[in-house]
Amino acid sequence: MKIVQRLSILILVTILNVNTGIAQNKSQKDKLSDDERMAWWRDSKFGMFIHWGAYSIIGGERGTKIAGGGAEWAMDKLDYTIEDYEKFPKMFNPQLFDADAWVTMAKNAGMKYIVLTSKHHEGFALWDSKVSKYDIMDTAPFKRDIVKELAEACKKQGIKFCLYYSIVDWHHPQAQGNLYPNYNISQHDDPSVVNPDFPKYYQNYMKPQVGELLKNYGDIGVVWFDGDWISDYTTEMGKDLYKYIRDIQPNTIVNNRVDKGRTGMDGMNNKPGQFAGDFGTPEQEIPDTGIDTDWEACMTMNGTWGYKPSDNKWKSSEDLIQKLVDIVSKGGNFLLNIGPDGFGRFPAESIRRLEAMGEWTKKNGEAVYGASASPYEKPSWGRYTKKDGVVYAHVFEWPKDGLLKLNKEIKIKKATVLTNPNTVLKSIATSAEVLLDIPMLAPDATVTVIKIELAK
Ligand code: JFZ
Repeated sequence: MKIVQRLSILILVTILNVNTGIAQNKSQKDKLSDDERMAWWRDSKFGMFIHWGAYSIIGGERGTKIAGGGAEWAMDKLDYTIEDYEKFPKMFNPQLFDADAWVTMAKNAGMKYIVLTSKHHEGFALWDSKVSKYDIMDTAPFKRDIVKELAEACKKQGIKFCLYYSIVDWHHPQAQGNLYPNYNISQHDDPSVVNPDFPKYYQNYMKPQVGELLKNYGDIGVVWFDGDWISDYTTEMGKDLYKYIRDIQPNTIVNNRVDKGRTGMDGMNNKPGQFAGDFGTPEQEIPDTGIDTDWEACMTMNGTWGYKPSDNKWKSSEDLIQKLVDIVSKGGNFLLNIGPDGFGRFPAESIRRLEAMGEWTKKNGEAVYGASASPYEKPSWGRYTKKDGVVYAHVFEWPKDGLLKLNKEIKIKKATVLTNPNTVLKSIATSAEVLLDIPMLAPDATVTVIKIELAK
């Protein structure tokens, strides 16, 4: 049915094109089905989250105090008053920021899209906002539009540009600003802690800011909202915002946190139409099994989103590569975070991990990009991903006896190590099991991919 739908859209689009030419382009775009609109994102599998703002100067430290958890929460966790905190945007001058270099690092890692925090909870906008003076042009000495530079670098290098925007705003007096400095997360869902002016912030500040981002920086792949949990934010606002975005850029994808109470795994099993938003956002976790909806797991390489030099609990490159495979085997996307410092540099530990992931994805990308969830039970040695007529076995733990036990349903036409297509692997199928005769030593110690073409 889906294929028939897609085909008919294609034919329709072609007819419109022939009849009326380029003038039809915009309305054609309007007519994209949800599947068409989501296609690039579903195929991409791997993206870069960038948490960057005035908090990147602070690094989670104030005097002898170190903030627990994410350092992008420095304003709240290190008890700044609004006035105290304003000195950081005023000194935000990341002279080493190089949009092209950032995008190149993402691309070389095998990432297909970038999500930048255009404004985090601190309220400071990284673009030239006319709605606010608390932005990179009016408050910071840097006076370069970071969103613009990254948007252009992404366009030039052929990678999708996406934006995070925080609903929570600790600086704006009509949002959470009036609660400072005595604000803390436990008040987030306390219905008695609301700002009666929040609807004004929503209408006159937040929505116009989102509008700027969608109107002035070309195609925005995804708008990634965050902070829906505050009691001030309502389902009506979420639905209104979703519609507003689709009206400006009909093909932009929006995460589930645009709606109320959809943060994390919540709403993951809802069907389209039941809530606003196009995909689920499990955070720092990977669901146990595949889920029949679009989802993206976001994760940090250490334990913080914003730059925090005191956090050296880095996940290994091997772990990160296996997490990518695990996520793809369950039908999701992997949004992996970088927290650049206040000068505009990626931490060296992050760069090394990006490079290792790039080495692996360069060789094994075929088994990841455009692949779908495994139709089989999770094997003890690793994961499966799938494409039309092909199954990829991703081996995390190489069998010591040189025999790989495959799922019984697999009927092999031809099997090879993905990076060594000329050596066909022998298979032994009995009624009880399917075994593959593989090399005694793992060709790739991290994850070796075996490509299995299926017999009809
Ligand atoms: C939010 C932010 O507060 C955080 O700073 C970071 O930007 C992250 C990506 O998103 O934090 C959350 C959001 C959701 C959950 C936990 C923290 N959750 O669903 O449990």
